[in-house]
Amino acid sequence: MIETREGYAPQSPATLAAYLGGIPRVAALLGGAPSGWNIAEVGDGNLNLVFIVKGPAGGVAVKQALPYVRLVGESWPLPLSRAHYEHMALSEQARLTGRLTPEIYHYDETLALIVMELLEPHIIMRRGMIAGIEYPKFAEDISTFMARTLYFTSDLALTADKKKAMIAAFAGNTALCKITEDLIFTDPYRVAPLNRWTSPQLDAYAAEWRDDGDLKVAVSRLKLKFLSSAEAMLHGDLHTGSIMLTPADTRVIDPEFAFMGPMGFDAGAVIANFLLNYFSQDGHEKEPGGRDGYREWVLATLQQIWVFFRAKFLALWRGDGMGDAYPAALFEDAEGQSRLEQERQAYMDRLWTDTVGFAAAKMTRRILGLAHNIDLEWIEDKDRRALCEARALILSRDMMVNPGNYASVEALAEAARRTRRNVLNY
Ligand code: SR1
Ligand code: MG
Repeated sequence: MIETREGYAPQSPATLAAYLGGIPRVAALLGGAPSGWNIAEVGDGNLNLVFIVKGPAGGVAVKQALPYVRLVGESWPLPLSRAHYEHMALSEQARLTGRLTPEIYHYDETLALIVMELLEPHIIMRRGMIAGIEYPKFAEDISTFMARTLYFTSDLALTADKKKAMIAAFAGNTALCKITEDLIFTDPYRVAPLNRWTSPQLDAYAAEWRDDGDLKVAVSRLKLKFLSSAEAMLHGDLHTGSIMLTPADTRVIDPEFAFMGPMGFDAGAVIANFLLNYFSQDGHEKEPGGRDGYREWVLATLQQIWVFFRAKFLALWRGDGMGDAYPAALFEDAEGQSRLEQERQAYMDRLWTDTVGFAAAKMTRRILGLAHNIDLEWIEDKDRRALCEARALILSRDMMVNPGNYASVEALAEAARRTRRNVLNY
């Protein structure tokens, strides 16, 4: 059933002008009269309405939840409450990371609508990477974002009462979690009506994935972790479509899938999208080898993201460690300090293994499931696209089933190079 809520109506440019005109802070930011504002609906995501509003003095972006999945239509209802969780996560991320999120100007719970900073001249990172643009600050920024949001909402930093309060606060975002549980961890491995892939080129892969017992066990272990490990507040959908940036400024947007879950899910999302972009470059280069340099930038940045994240997370833990996990009283003397440091390293190693698994699941779902990436979708030549996708699928299968083959991020980057070199047909 499509949710109805008193006072809720999807906005149009005309209704939005009148509405924003009644919010003094926003009206002042835009300047002039509402009748003179330029408003366009520009949403190209899977779920929501997004408006860009410009007035003589400035601009704002407005995001409004629809009571259904935009990509599919009214046949797939989705609760408006996701705007509540998005607003809560954005506020927490802003508190923890400052300028790495857009500024929020206004939130309306009834309309499920957020008015925020218009990010200009930022573009969606996925589009920039398809165009071959390098982002020299990105690894620094995203590793800070992940380290601070994940560390400070975990049991390493929070007392148990505060951590449980956060779990309670996000526990109702079940419909968005269910999308992930179905679309990432289940549907690509079974016959599901909304699955799609490059056909007929990848028909045999889709059939094989549905018939692969090892893969089904591996992805189900990951699903169990996603369902049961409330380690930290996740962004929940940290792909390159959830990042707007310029080479000098990075902002993380769209945390409507936020909930308390396993940290490797966020880290894995970033890694997966870098690997998918890496494999997609063969479909975007104008002449063979034309994107060799960019491909290496993608892998070098992927490695930096993990190396920087690990170092920053560990530094926060060493300098803080105020949470109820690993009580200081148990590790006071030199021997205790040394054991605790060994444990920190082991913790990060386990987190890397989770990250590899979640990255693999996120790669597979973008090729065999419902929601695909334009990195691959925009490759018009279907044979060429299928080759890029087959490489990503082959690597992702091994990452999921044999995570021990990827003990370091360098090993993962080298495996991506090797897969591209060795897989010459889909
Ligand atoms: C039906 S929603 C499909 C996907 O879009 C979002 O960006 C999430 O990744 C979700 O899985
Ligand atoms: Mg989104």
